[in-house]
Amino acid sequence: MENKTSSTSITNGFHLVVDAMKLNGLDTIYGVAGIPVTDLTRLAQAEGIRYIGFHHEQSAGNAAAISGYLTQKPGTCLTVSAPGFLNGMVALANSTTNGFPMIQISGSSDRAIVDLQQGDQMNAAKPYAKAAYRVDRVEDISIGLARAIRAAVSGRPGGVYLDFPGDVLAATLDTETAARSLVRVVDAIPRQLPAPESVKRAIEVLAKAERPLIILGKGAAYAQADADIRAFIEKTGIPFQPMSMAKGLLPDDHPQSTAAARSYALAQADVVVLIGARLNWLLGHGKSPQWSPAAQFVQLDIEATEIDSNRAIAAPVVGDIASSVSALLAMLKPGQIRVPSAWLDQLAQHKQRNQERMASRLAANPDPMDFYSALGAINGVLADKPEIYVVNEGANTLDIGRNVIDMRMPRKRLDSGTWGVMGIGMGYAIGAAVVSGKPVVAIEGDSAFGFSGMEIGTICRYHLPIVTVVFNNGGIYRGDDVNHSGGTDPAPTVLMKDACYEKLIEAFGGDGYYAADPQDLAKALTDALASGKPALINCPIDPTAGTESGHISNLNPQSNITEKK
Ligand code: ADP
Ligand code: TPW
Ligand code: MG
Repeated sequence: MENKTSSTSITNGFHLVVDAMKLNGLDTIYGVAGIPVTDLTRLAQAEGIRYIGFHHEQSAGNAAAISGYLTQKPGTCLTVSAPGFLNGMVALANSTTNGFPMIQISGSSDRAIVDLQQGDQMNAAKPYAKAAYRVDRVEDISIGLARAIRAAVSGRPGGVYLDFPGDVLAATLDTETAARSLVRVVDAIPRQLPAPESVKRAIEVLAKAERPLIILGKGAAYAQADADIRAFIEKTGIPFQPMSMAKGLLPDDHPQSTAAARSYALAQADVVVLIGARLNWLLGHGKSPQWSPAAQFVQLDIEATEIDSNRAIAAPVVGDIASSVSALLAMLKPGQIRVPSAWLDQLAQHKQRNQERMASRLAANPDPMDFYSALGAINGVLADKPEIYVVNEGANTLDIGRNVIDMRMPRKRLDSGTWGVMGIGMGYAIGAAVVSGKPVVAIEGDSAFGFSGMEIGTICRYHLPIVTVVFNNGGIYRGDDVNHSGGTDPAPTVLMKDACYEKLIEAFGGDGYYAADPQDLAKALTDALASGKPALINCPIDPTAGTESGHISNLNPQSNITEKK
């Protein structure tokens, strides 16, 4: 606590932030330096907190968010006042939307001064955060951080905004007062046990099912209750469908997975158990035609207000997933749930038909490559490397990637998530590499990559083992649209199909590869992973291969006025 640059027993707000973070095990900061937090970044690094400096706050925030998802500890993002704060807000909002615990710590300027920055950052953050706090007295820094930690990780996790005005950071206090003000959070993620009667009700509903189905969402992956979730699925024999980021919670080649028969499984199921998954747009809001109107739902979630959000829930089980699944296991009597073989046979038939269709797409091998042949090559390389993280964003690159890339371990697939947001790519890749020390392969549409592409500089500066694969089809969805005005500007969805993305990383000392066919791609990826160095593989993809909006064309409103005025 002694201020090392002074012989008096005086310390200040900067030191208190660092001490409070260390006391609570927050060991990494993802940020961008500037007024009024520059000294905080230096001091944090000097005191043993790892500081990862980004080009843009949005990527720093995304790195913090995904590190929160992977570790259940809030990831910390640090931003400067005003524009830096606002740049971080998209990541904070995305974190809240996805249920990832993170804290955006932002410096703010003196609100009493009338100048261009005068703003109320705390209230601007509120609608996008799970909680927002401002610390107005230096001795409240640690209690403020404690509250932010609790808000981020307890109940449904989310993004928390914590405002430190510049004068509070610079304010001095004596070391004794400072030491007394330090707070270590006790039991930040208290278990929330489900009511026994809700567990009983859920089992009774399930016991009557003829066509039961379990949906695993990223809340289930987040909960780190992997062994019990697997035990419940295998003991009951109920087929399961993983949501995108829950892939790998049980391996994709598990015999009970219905991933290859998704539409059929959803539409036919008569009792559905949602484990950490919301009935939002990704699940057709629980409505027909994706689901049978007669189906009954069981829902395991920590957030009581999620129940009945879009469709009536027959058996809510409100509690943390680890406690709820273990309660289900404990109450389940042998033979109480039996899955009729007719249901399993129908699912198996649909799976086989779809798997054959997929195999023929993967075998087609067109020139130029399409999404399937490129993704098939990547899947082949990753098959015996289940520990590698896969980051994925884009439209076709994302939707087809989700179906082709098999996951075998929990929490290894990180993607656009609840918002289908572009721009998470490099931030998520950096966050995953930093918290795990493991390699990451980021599979990026060319448009998606552009949102955070400058962070390849960050990847090279910190020597992170990240291989970015850019699927260059020359545009958003496709690269072949034309400008109907007759002018020379490219069409709105068109990017540059001949852009040399691999040269970008070479500018920072990373390895660039160009891979025009599946063999080249497999070799480039194998070599890049073996080297452990930052790398970027530029993959030309047929500009005509994609579909507008990927797999959600149905949500894309279209102008039916085609005549030119
Ligand atoms: P997906 O997009 O994979 O369908 P969602 O993000 O929509 O998943 O849903 C995740 C759900 O999991 C949220 O409703 C959230 O409240 C819940 N959740 C997150 N962590 C836990 C936990 N530890 N215990 C119980 N529920 C959780
Ligand atoms: C923050 C809208 C959805 S998908 C996409 C955009 C711009 C890019 C698709 O092109 P890409 O993939 O990445 O090249 P591919 O394989 O189909 O060619 N701004 C934000 N988020 C979203 N979702 C958009 C815009 C969008
Ligand atoms: Mg594209």
